[in-house]
Amino acid sequence: MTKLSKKFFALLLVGIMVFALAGCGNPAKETTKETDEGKEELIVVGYAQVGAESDWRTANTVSFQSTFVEENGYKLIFDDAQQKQENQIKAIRNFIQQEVDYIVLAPVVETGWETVLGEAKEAGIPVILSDRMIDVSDDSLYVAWVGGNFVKEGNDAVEWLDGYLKELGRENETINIVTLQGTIGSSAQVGRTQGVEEKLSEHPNWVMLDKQTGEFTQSKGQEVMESFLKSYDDIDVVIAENDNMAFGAIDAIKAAGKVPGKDIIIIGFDAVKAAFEAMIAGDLNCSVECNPLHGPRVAEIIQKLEKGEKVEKIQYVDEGVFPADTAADIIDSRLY
Ligand code: GYE
Repeated sequence: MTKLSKKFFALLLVGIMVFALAGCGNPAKETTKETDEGKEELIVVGYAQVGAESDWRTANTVSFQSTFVEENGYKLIFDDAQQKQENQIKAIRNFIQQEVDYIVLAPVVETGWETVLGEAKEAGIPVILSDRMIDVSDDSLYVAWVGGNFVKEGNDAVEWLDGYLKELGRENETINIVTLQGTIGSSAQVGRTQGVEEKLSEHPNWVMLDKQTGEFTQSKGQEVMESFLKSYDDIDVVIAENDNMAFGAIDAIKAAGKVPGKDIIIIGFDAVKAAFEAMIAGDLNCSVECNPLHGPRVAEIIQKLEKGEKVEKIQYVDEGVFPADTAADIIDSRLY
């Protein structure tokens, strides 16, 4: 080899080594940073999702996956925690290791977030909460939260029931209620249970016979409703803290030889498309809306932060109440 080609060869080797080292350190991050000159870098977002327990959750996942795409300037790292907080904590630690630009967390439960969110803060990664809330004394652990007003949803459910019982002329009857609760300790459960209870005290003739968790799933909702039907033969109302558990309850009621929507009044939360179908079929009496389409809302928060603008810390989404008699007119306009 000539002196010159030796030098070239040595340089080439160094080049290859640098390239290889850079590549093995952090593959996910690297691909996003490998941008052509002049092309803007993608914003890397890690989303610690709760799971895939309900129609609401699926719609929420789709909302993020269709918003945080390359065409919009993002790379999304999505993690499904299968309704387990420990999986979400692991996911957040992975995001920190991968040096993502933002962490989005839909917390399974409210408590137990100080340590891991402290680590994210230490790493200088902003955390945006979406859907459910966390219970921490230091609110600098997250930059913003966007979601539904679960207490109001619970209030709305009771107000609807009050009006409906009056319509039926049953306002002075003893009304026996059971509740299928969501994941215990999740904001959606805590808020809806509280919202219902607050208003219940205004109705001394209403009796809450029992409440138990159905984990926000249709199968668990059905199982719990089956056991309620065995324990109590005079249930008038089921409050299901999401539509999917209401669907499970409908199956259990039918299997017990009763008519859902007539013998037993059923209220759900979320107002997913399948709830409108159940209302049109006469099985479900009302669904209180909870909007899952948070992808664009979180993207707006990130865009503001990118520009150094201030964001509103707590952002509630407007939500409605849909009784069965409105379902046929509204179903086609539903987005989830
Ligand atoms: O109501 C339920 C889902 O946190 C608002 O979680 C969300 C709830 C929603 O599993 O269907």
